[in-house]
Amino acid sequence: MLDLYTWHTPNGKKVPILLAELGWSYELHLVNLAANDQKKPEYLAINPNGKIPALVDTEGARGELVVVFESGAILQYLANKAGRFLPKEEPGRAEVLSWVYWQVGGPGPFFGQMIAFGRQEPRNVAAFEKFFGESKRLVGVLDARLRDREWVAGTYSIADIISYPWFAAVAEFQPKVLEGADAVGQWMSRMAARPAVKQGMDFGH
Ligand SMILES: N[C@@H](CCC(=O)N[C@@H](CS)C(=O)NCC(=O)O)C(=O)O
Repeated sequence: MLDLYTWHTPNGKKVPILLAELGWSYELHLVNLAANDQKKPEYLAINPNGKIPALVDTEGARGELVVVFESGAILQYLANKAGRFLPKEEPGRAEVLSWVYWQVGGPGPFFGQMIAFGRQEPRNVAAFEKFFGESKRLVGVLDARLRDREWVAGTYSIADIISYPWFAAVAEFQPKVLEGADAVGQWMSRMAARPAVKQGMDFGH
């Protein structure tokens, strides 16, 4: 049994997309961020960092209980368990994981701050420009990468799944950042066309 703790945010949609791709059922536990559920003692016992998502697998490889938090770690764990969307062998595995960690350390926090500062009234211009500039640079990194390939690393993998919800959020809230990034735009259309991506982006409905 898989118990997924999540909410309707970009980080919260990554694991539902992978689970939809795998066709695996799971118990959905909504952690209401507006109600600060993520800071309640019962949730901190699962993720001491007090953020979504987190996963509890009651049937690890040897029947043990496995608790995982951080979206990258959860995608890696599930892809390993399934033997899909993450190569077992090098150098393909290192390539996929490089782009997984790139997302968690780059687009995740920087897009998030850019969107948050973009909503602030009155706007802190220096803060917004700092995060806008770094976000634009990160979009450029992925755009250059996708100019001669269909997927972020090798075949479709958790490197695509982890990035998509944040790029979709930017398209919705700060579309100027994506201007000129045509290869990213085409990759986003390929992602959006996948039934499991649609299902995962709209999880719980
Ligand atoms: N690096 C973490 C980031 C998780 C994260 O920032 N989650 C946000 C929602 S998108 C959250 O739980 N925010 C609530 C809070 O900060 O209290 C991951 O990739 O899982």
